[in-house]
Amino acid sequence: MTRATVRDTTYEILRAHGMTTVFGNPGSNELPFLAGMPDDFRYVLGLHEGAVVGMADGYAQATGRPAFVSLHAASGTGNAMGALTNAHYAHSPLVLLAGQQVRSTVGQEVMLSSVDAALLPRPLVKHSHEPLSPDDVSRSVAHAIHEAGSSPRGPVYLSVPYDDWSQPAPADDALLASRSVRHAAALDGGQLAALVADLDAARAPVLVLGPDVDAERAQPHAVALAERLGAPVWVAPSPSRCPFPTTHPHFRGQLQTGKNALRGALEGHDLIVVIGAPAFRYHRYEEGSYLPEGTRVLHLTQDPSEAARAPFGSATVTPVGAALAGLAEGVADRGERLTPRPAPAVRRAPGGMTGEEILEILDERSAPGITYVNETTTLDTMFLERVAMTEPDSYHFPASGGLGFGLPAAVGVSLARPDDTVVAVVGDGSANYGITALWTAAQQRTRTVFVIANNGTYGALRGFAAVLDALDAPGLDVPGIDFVALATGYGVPASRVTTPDAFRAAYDAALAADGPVLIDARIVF
Ligand code: TZD
Ligand code: CA
Repeated sequence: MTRATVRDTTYEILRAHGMTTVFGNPGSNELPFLAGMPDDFRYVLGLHEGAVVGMADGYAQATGRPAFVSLHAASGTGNAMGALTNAHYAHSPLVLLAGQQVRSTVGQEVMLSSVDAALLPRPLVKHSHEPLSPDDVSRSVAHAIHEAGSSPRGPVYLSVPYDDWSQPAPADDALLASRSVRHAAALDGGQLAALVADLDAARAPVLVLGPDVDAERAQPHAVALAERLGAPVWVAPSPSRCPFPTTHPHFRGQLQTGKNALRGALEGHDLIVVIGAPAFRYHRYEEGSYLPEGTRVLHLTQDPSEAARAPFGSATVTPVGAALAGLAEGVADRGERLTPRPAPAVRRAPGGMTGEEILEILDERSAPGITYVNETTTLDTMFLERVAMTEPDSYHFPASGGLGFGLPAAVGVSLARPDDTVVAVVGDGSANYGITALWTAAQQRTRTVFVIANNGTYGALRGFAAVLDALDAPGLDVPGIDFVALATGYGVPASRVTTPDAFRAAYDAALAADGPVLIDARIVF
């Protein structure tokens, strides 16, 4: 019998973890690993590493499991790093495997050697390693997968010299594929009782929920807790996922990213309970105090760093799904139910179309089985408030604000959920950072509807420029981009619309299509 190679055991470990989809963009260093890929694996080719990581990010978030990425050496890693900022803040479990040059030649810096490879992706990965011997490669792969998947989850990085793959695997590597790592940390009885007592004693508590509530599939517990407390629910600023059904009468909307508006929204509450989010991830800087006078903050997060860096609040680091379940069961039912907030007004542009009108039409057609990806930086804070989302796990937004996530992540989510429809609403500026994902969508025939919310400008920057008195800054507009031609060039059928009626018709046709479709929706700024 021939002995298993390092490559054989690595594929076995990946298979054991259900990681049979490889997102990648290849180079010479990766070929020895990719050659003869087993039949039960599929390779999803992306044309740029930002798109590769964005797709894997969407896929990992939609499957809830670690996703595998193959990158080319230092240059492929460098191209991936913008997308890695989103994966990092989304707590997205990605295992990035970068090909290294032949082990004995890296010191002389031959072409495509990656110098100090393990340092390169820091601080965007929680674990980074280049094994010191081929005998340690398979173990390092298993180690990386368990690191990525353990709380706080996140991307990890491994650099492997390509001559290692053909080496014989140590016999004990056979133990690796069947390893498991479980985390059982939970609130003990006393901790839970103290939190329940705090909530019960509050006069007017308010819940602020973040993406990890959704990532933990804990929406039903969040609903039960809100109802029993009679508490309104806000979504934390710039959420990368939607933690609460937006049609629920207790849903109030998404907190703004500036201190003053945020504080105003929480006025009147003596206790703010933040769960599964940083407290808070502000964006637009404003002078002012963080909290309404006399208000206390309880913060539950599963990310120790989120707890440590917050400027206020009493934090408990614990898995938030189990904590929410315990709290929902523990608190007294006050018997109060809230009435829904009024529907927001829709701005119209006679003869043309506004972004709000696009969201209105998405809302009309919203249904279970549709997952949304939002990368429109002027409609971002409106999306959850205007588009009905009743199901968990149906919304994604770039977690770090790094653009280029939208188009690739939508393709990744589509690959994870082939029976669903993914609707990606992406700004004309944002689309260009991940445009090559259209090619992968066409090749894989994903059921993805790409809506380009096209106002011809970097709208969010114009908004910032107005606040910062910088409207004469260069580089704020992006005219002259033909998205119909770009999409068609990549193999995705596309049309251009300029009115709500035309958009509705194009959208209905796109929802009924069996492959990807792009709609270039011209909107006024
Ligand atoms: N580059 C990257 C990778 N990420 C970024 N966030 C930016 C640049 C800066 N940026 C923003 O933060 S918003 C924005 C840019 C360029 C404008 C995006 O324009 P858009 O959307 O057309 O996608 P709106 O709706 O017109 O704002
Ligand atoms: Ca724009």
